[in-house]
Amino acid sequence: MSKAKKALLQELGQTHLFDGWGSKPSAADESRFYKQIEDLDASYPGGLKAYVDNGRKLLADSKAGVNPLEGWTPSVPVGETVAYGTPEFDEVEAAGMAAVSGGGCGFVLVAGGLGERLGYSGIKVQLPTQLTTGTTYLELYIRHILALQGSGAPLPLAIMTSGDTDAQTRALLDANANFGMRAGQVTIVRQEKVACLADNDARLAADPKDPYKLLTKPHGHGDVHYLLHSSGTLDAWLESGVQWVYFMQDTNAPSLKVLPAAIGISRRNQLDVNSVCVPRMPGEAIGGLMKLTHADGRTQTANVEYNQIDALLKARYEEIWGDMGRYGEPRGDVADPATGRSPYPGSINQLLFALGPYAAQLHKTGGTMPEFVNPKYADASKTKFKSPTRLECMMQETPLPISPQISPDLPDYPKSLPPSARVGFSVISNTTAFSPVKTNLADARAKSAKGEPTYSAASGEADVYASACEVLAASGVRLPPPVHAIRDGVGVVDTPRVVIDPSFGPTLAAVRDKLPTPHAVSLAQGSTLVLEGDLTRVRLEALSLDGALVVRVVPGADVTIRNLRVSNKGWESPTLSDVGELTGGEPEELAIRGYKLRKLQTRELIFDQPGVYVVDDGPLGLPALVNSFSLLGVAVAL
Ligand code: UGB
Repeated sequence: MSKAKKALLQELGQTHLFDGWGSKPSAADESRFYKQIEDLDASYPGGLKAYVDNGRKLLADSKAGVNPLEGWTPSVPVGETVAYGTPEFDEVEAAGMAAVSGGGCGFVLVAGGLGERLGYSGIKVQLPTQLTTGTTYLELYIRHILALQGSGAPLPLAIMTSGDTDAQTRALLDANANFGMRAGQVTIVRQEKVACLADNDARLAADPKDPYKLLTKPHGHGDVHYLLHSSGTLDAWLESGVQWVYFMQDTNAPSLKVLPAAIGISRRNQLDVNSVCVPRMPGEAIGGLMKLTHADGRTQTANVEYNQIDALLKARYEEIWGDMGRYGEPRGDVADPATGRSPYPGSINQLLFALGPYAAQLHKTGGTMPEFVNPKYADASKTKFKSPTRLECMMQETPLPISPQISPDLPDYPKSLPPSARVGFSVISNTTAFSPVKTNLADARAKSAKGEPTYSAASGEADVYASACEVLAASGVRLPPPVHAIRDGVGVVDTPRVVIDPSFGPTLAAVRDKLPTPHAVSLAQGSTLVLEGDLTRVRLEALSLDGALVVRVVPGADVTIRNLRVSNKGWESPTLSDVGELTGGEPEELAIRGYKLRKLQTRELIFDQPGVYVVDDGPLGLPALVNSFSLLGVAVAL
């Protein structure tokens, strides 16, 4: 093996790697060196040769300052915006659910990133989505998928991990019996790092401390397409009847709330590629979806990364001045005065593909991904790098290609789809659909001061509650208006702390079914409502809540909350500094928030045995009967 690999290194002009070797390297050192070469060769489509070749091409373009957007003119792409809770929403959600049931959708969670910007040392899918129940992102996603699945065929989940997250992700799943998913329902694909490049000649960089080791870095979330293809996952899914594939990020709690509607929109418009977007604020650190028309007549619907939007809009305006609405904007990335938002929908890497054409395209390309390189040059001559660089790829590039340095001969997904292929977007407006957790507390405070979205643990938590309240409000429940608050320097929008397990209803239609008289359900400002456990047979008829209520239900318990009044001191979220608990030794999930949860008084209804229960406080609000399964609650066992 080492002979073949040595010849490969010679052929690729990489013999400098042997320069640091002693005159007689040990067999063990040689063997681990060639083992790493072999691994790097095996884990990249086309092997190390393709990697070095691509590197040379991209580095040459980067040095020459090739502008990837040269000649492309942006305009607002075609897509559908449907407002949450409207009859049109109901229609597309129902159409989407019809496609999901019976195993029609596969889910892909990209979870290889470590979240260095957040200041959390664990894997991000293990973060609590909120402090009220502490449910982790991974558990929430899986419980929502299982709720969508209902009693139908299993909906498969693939998780992309990396060397940084693989062991902890597996351990989390193992320790929790896959959170209820069957064996074989979860597939893990692991992305590998790629070799670092030391100079414009794409010379591989050895570790300065160990000449028998190459430096490596992550290749980016775009690896997911190659891995789903090369692992045979997509073919297996096709065979089992999956028609749609939905990609999700590691920390966006409301990801699945809009999925059935997005599938409905894909079906209605026969979209092969549907980028599930959100309204975008100017300057927001999310990509913008644009229709790009080239001077030579080509068009594509593509994600333009946030750091390129402003310059592209200004540049095209200067070139084609005069037709502002369509061809750029002299002030760059600014709001459309009519809406107060960027005219370009925000791309959040929630991608919905029709599996057939997607899998067929990967078969054609072998999973090769468009890549880019971003070297930090030592000086203006662009001949030396400050530190070794590497090639990277992004998941949105395959379906929606626009990478600066894509070499023209690399295949792009929509471009090579048949002419009838359709690429578009959907926005489910008037609802919280995007609230990732990426930013540490100090940076979140700075963003907040500038009025930007913070994507912090505090905003992620507040939005979990806001999102649940939106579902209740759209069902007719009476809720107080949202309140703007500053929590340890970070602006959030506060609603009652509502956490409802997805088994209550994975769609708006299903939630409405559980609330037959929603106008008889009301929550006061600052209240906490937790419905957890198996809520498939729970109905909420009348509730007046001013304080904290926790309802916990085991599978097999059929619970009707006929009439319940709760009034207690409830819970609060004091900042750690206000309660003298900012010690520096607080758990990381509190440190990234700057606040904690304090439970003052709680009414609990615990249904820990199967059975049929009706909760009824009676006309005077007096307990009718306390059954043995209820600690502080009121339940009548029938
Ligand atoms: N991820 C991996 O699985 N592997 C990797 O090598 C890297 C990441 P980031 P970023 O929607 O918020 C993207 O780092 O770079 C996973 C889009 O490019 O949070 O800020 C990682 O675990 C941008 O257009 O993303 O920006 C996580 O789940 C915009 O859409 C996911 O990839 C933005 O996300 C995203 O990783 C956004």
